[in-house]
Amino acid sequence: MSLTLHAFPHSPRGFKVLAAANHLGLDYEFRFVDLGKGDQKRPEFLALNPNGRMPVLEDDAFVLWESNAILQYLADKKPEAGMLPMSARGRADVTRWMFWDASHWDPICAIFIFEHVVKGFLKTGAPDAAEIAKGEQRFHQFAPVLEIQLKMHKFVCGDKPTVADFSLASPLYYAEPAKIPLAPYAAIRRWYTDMSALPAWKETSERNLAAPPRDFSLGA
Ligand SMILES: N[C@@H](CCC(=O)N[C@@H](CS)C(=O)NCC(=O)O)C(=O)O
Repeated sequence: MSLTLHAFPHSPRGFKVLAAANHLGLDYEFRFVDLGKGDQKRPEFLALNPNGRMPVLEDDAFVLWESNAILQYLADKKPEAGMLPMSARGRADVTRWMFWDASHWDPICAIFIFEHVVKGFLKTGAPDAAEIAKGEQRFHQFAPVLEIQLKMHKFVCGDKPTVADFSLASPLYYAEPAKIPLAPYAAIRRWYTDMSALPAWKETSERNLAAPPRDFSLGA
């Protein structure tokens, strides 16, 4: 078996697959996708993912893109870790939260990350107040759903972390610099503290801090 993960680890979508693979103790080769240098637009990368986006997984001849699909595939490599339950209802519950992530949580958090973090790297101007107002309205519409769940459970789908937690927690890696409005949500903040205390989360984050994305100017 030869597993390869192509990722820009400073992006939450890259971070989550690396952190989950590390949490599962999987052996993989890491290939840095330098978004700043446009690696994602090179023909060899587009042959893997015609969307021109990372992350991408390769497992021998099998190629998979979409970070949440990758998370589920990784979890199935180590079913005994319980990151994706075997029972139909258990799997559906985790999948439900990952669809909720892809439909609501990830795009809403991405507004704050883009406006407050990415634009700074790209040097493309000040945050757009209208975008942030839209983000805040949507965030306060959906965050209470996660807050209620995390008042009832230590992790999103019970008392142990699953790939849904890796998916949903990853944008909060940038909660502070992105000004994601978490103040009213004590349970989400408590859960994120628990997630970021996981050894694999800390290790993945420390690797990022050791190699910050110095040049983010797309096409440079
Ligand atoms: N839904 C996709 C989104 C992937 C995505 O948007 N990746 C971004 C970085 S966060 C990317 O590679 N952008 C490169 C570009 O737009 O040129 C996933 O979860 O994998």
